[in-house]
Amino acid sequence: MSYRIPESLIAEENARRASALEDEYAALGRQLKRRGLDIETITAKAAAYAVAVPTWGVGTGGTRFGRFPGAGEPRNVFDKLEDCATIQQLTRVTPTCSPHIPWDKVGDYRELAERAKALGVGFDAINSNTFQDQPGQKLSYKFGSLTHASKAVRDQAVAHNIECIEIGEKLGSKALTVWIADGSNFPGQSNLDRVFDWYLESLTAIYARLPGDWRVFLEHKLFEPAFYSTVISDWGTSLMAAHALGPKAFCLVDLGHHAPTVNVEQVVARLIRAGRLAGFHFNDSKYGDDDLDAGSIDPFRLFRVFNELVDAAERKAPGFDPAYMLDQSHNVTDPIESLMMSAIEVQRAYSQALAVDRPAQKAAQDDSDVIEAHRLLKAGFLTDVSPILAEARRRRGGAIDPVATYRASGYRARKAEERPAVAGSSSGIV
Ligand code: LRH
Ligand code: MN
Repeated sequence: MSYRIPESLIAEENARRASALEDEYAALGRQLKRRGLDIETITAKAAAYAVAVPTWGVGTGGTRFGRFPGAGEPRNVFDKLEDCATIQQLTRVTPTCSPHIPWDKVGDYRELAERAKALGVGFDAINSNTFQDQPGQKLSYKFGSLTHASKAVRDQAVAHNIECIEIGEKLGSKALTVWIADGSNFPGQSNLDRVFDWYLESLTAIYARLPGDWRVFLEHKLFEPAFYSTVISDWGTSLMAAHALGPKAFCLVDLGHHAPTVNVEQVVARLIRAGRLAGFHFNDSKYGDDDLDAGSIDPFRLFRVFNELVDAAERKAPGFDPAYMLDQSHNVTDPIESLMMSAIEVQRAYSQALAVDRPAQKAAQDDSDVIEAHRLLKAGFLTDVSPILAEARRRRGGAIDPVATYRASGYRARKAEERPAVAGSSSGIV
């Protein structure tokens, strides 16, 4: 029987921290009350919040320069599900995971769905992969996939995406995420207009196979692995495609897929306005698509994104139903610790955005009172909502301090015993 963290250990660890939490929670409650905000309202919303874990994130990632796997690496999707379930057990904010095909391919998807159910984890959007060639694959994606000049290659890529939909249906997913690496490294290598025709032709064939209640998430990215042009390089191109495809096509925002100077929260505001915001791949970055832990480099940017999301929810923006997922690569940390921290940082940004006195801020904006409008926004960001997040976890049976409880459990060492290192095993990215 593979090791699971006993609930009794979580209870023990929580018992040691309960009175401090009670004190801090009460103090924050009084502070928020003085600001006209009700802590219980924020805690209830924080507790109901959920972000999906990427299955490819629970194994050590890597870069083109190297990969340094840790102990107890997941060997297959069943190990990955266990680790996703452990993140949910301790944080109570990650009830689903986002699978990636073929990295999570198995012979029996019903067995996988049952195992996930037994572990208390569901499946969010399923991700296709036509940015790598698989062993035995007939046609290569070296020069593109859904926008390759050869119709045969495009058809092969379309067939893969349709297979992902069929797998997702067995797992309970309700959306397909399509990110393609297609692009060029030399001016003149491809016709920048024709490749978009082929993209629409391919996506139209995939779109036609979406079940009635499914959505397709189009993921844009400025560059990498293509370094001159990328077919779906920005939100505008993605939105053009979504409009051309139909009402089930939406635009997914991976925070790391923009030039460092781009105002990502404004991109989010525009996609909300268009009613086409698919949701997010949360991570953080300083230079390129660094896939660092969410909130680790620029937590204020993450907060500004959630400020747009809370505003949209409060004004009941039409068609506003974003999916929230993490998409990170963990090269120097225990992926489980990174994913727990990141899920909590996303929940933190949401809770801080809920601590903004919006009516007062609107009044200041209407008066062009710049400092007051900015000060009221910052007041949300500067609110230490840690007691709210811990209380939300405690109320849902999670750990007041997930990382400390995880370390106290010795989970990683147990998995190192259970999961002998398999040469060449990879969580997916490298
Ligand atoms: C591309 C991307 C995409 C995934 C991959 C693992 O950079 O963000 O979402 O398929 O990372
Ligand atoms: Mn992504």
